[in-house]
Amino acid sequence: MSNIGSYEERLRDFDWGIARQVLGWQDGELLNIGHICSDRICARGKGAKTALIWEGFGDRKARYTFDDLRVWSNGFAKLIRDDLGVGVGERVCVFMDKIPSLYFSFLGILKAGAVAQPLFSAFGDESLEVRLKSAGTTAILTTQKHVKKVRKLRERLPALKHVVVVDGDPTKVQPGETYFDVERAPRVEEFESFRAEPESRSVIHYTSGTTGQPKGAQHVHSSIWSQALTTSWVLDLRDDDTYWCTADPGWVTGTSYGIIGPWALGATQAVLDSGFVAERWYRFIQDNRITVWYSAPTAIRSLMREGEELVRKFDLSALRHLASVGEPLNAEAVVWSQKVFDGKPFHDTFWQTETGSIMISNYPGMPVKPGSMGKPFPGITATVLDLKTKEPIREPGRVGLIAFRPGWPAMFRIYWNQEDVYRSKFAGETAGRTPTELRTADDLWYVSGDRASIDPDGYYWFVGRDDDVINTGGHLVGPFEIESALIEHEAIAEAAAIAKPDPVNMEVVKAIVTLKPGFAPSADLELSIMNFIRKRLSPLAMPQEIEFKDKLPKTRSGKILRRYLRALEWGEEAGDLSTLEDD
Ligand code: 6R9
Repeated sequence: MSNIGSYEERLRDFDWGIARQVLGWQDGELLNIGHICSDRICARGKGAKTALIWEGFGDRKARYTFDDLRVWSNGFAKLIRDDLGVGVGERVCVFMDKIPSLYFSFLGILKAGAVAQPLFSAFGDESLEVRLKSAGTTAILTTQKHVKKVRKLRERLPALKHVVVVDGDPTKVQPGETYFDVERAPRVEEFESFRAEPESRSVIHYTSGTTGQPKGAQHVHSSIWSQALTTSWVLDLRDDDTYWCTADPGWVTGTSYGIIGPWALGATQAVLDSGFVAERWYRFIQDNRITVWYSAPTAIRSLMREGEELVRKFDLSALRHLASVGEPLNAEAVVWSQKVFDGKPFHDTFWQTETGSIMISNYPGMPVKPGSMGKPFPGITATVLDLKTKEPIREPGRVGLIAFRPGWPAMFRIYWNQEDVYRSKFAGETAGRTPTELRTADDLWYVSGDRASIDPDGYYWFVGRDDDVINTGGHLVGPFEIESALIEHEAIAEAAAIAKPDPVNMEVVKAIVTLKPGFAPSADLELSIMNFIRKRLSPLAMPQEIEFKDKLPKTRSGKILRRYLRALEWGEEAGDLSTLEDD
């Protein structure tokens, strides 16, 4: 029997209070995510249980109990609050590979009452700078490997008071930086965690949109109700599971389901900090006897490419539940997983940085329709809205905008310093309402920015994004960020970044540029541009191709028509240029 039992029955009289039952919550307990994921599990008698099984490049391995998690996160919490004097609500960035200290410090930041800002360690200078600037980040925790990028930016980031290096040789740390290796520092047995209110800020995740720089989606401590309940009902995690979430905590999946949900439930998590190598992945599942696996379509398609023979070399019989998120999970991948993993399909789940937790999903026990994202989570009111009128579509099969009635616990509370953009995400009468009123309104819709249709059985079918954001391998890339980096190159006059089709990543980035007078297209110039932007962007955002054009199509107001360029690239009906909307 799965944790959710009957999906249909769970829909009846649903109340988020059931999350408390799932956690065994008592009134008056401390609602601090850092505390709940470590101290609380120990207090419930599971201090000696393995919390983290860790493997890195080569054969580096480590194991930590919940008591270790408690003590090492205390160490970071003390550093942040007592030694550095970081105040409640200040942003502390975690900028490291998936090493154990990333997990300890994330929880430590929350225990200290600060806001955790995890960023991909692969980010180049510019990607990093934009996000630290936007958040007004006070402190950054990083490693010897990545601190160089921070050093280059420090002068330009007046709010950044502390740079902490958490590993390596203490003599390599420069003046003005702090060295703190938690496992070598004195143990901090007791730390009184910040007494968070349900609405106290917890985590800020940056996500890319079509226009402007990335936006910081702000989350709060009470998000844990959604995260824990969905971890139980969708991922079906139980006490004796060994769970592997392949996501990096720089991505919301890596925090909501790679830290918070599973550890709130006291489950054992495995982390593999190495790049994608199919054989290594299978061996990791086999050797650690992984039972529940949460991954993403690009990884699944990459495994498919390596063929069935490779899978058969490993004993993956411990696996019992598989789920996926981040991009469309094609029917073929579901059917393939069913075949090679002994009848177990990947269960597609749909959600966003903004939603904080799974919104639409395939549940254990509910028939999977390969290619469909499944049905709304109990307690989530979902619909698709007419593209023009923004009214809910009643008839099945018609494509509209996926939208949710606001108010579930893990919903983001604001885009940091961008209230207008936050407001623009709601359909309905928004004028004169505060951000909190918007979030709790029962007559508004939060509009996701994705298109889908709903079939007569209530299953959602993803169609595509409603904007120009590129989803490459599950990673959202905003065209604006790439274009901004491109136009800083001396030869480039104008630039457009669009998606181009790709068999594994679904989409990859393509740049289309015009040149300034005096410059001519050449292979050398293309290489020079690539090298120029490589240092500024994350490898994931790097264009795979640069096309030179004499001019770019524009709207009457002068905006570059990415949608038109994309249609050309995909061989789709581009429409008559003169009638394209001037938006
Ligand atoms: C958790 C996460 C959100 C966007 C979302 C949509 C795409 C996510 C999907 C999916 C098709 C799925 N997306 N899950 N598309 N099928 N099951 O991915 O957060 O990085 O904010 O991305 O990803 O376009 O709007 P985030």
